[in-house]
Amino acid sequence: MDKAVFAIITKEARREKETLDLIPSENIASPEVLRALGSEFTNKYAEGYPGARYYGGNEYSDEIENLCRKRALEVFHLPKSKWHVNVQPYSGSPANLAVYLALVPRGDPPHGKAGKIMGLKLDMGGHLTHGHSVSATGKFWNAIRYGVDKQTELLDYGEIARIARRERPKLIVAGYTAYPRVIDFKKFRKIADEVHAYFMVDMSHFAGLVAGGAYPSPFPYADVVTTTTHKTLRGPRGAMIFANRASKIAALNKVDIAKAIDRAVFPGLQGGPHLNQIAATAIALYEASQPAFRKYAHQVVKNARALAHELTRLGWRVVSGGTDSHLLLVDVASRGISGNEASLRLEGNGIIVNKNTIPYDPCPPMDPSGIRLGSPSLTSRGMKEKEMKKVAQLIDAVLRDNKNVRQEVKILCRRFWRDGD
Ligand code: DSN
Repeated sequence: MDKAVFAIITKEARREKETLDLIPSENIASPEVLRALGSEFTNKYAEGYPGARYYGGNEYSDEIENLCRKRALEVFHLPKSKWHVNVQPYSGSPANLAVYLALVPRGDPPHGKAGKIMGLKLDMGGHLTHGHSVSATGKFWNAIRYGVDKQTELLDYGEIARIARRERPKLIVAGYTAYPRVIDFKKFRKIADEVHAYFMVDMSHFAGLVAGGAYPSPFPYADVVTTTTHKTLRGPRGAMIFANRASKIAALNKVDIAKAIDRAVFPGLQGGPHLNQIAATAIALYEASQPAFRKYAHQVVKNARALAHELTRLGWRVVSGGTDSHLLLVDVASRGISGNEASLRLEGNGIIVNKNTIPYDPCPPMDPSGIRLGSPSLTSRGMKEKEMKKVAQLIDAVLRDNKNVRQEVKILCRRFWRDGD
């Protein structure tokens, strides 16, 4: 036995148990999901798709990938006749890259000029892969940015429409990493239709909330939906791409959207799919289709709201005044603490958050004005509004009074862990 590695894994398991994880993109996968990740499927190569592989011995690979695809459509109530799903992306970044590869001209011969991808600015809650300059998506394609309103800190659909009309992007992205509010997908659809752009939703952060009916579904409006599988969806690290077979924009461009996405994932971008990851995703999708998950998703939102409410009551400025989802942003700089210092001080007390820019942040990303908090992980542990109120008070005690709350955090953590551990 490799004692060195297992000793480190044991330490990580203890760290997770004894700290409060408030990072909104993290969660706690079930023992079944972890078991599938460590299964024999780790050993198998299966380049291609079910029924058309480049290697032998894939009868069960086909079975597991088909099951995963079926469950992915079912959990979001999507008819197979209208939606196609690819469950092979290794994670969210390659999934987004594959969509652009499939649908947006790259600017190399014979394509002519690079197409425009329009996404939310990184420092206002957008993601690197929505066209940021340091990401391949901002280098290979022409990135156009939109922001949020300075006063309300909410998406300004009038301004988004004006930018779209001026820039004529090929693809518009909605769905973010640090935007706490509901997104009006219908308004985005209208804007995209007006300029003949694809409308893509990256629902990585809130996919579990959509599955559980606690956040609006983007499917009635989007041409393409991407998602990671490990955030609110509570599966293994991985991703999926859903393509709308009835996309009018694809028809206008004479593109078979399902085929284009599949080709972009394999062989365009990736080699063999990670079948162990696909098996684990299939389990997570089963779990997400259960009534208990519906309750979980609604509790995630209630918990985030309870956290935002109590922090506000204690005098902290919550960006946009609250949340409709699993996450919130707290403007700690407004009380004289930098995001970096806040996150370090909290970590010293067993409260794990991430520093984050806030809209129109005058400070740099390495030491921004805010921290980002989320409820998915603590809700998976069984915490409810009462505990979230306590968590807000612990955060306040650390940040306002520099109090040591490590022991209180440990006691709270011990009360909430999954059965059998
Ligand atoms: N890094 C993820 C997040 O924390 O939001 C997004 O990829």
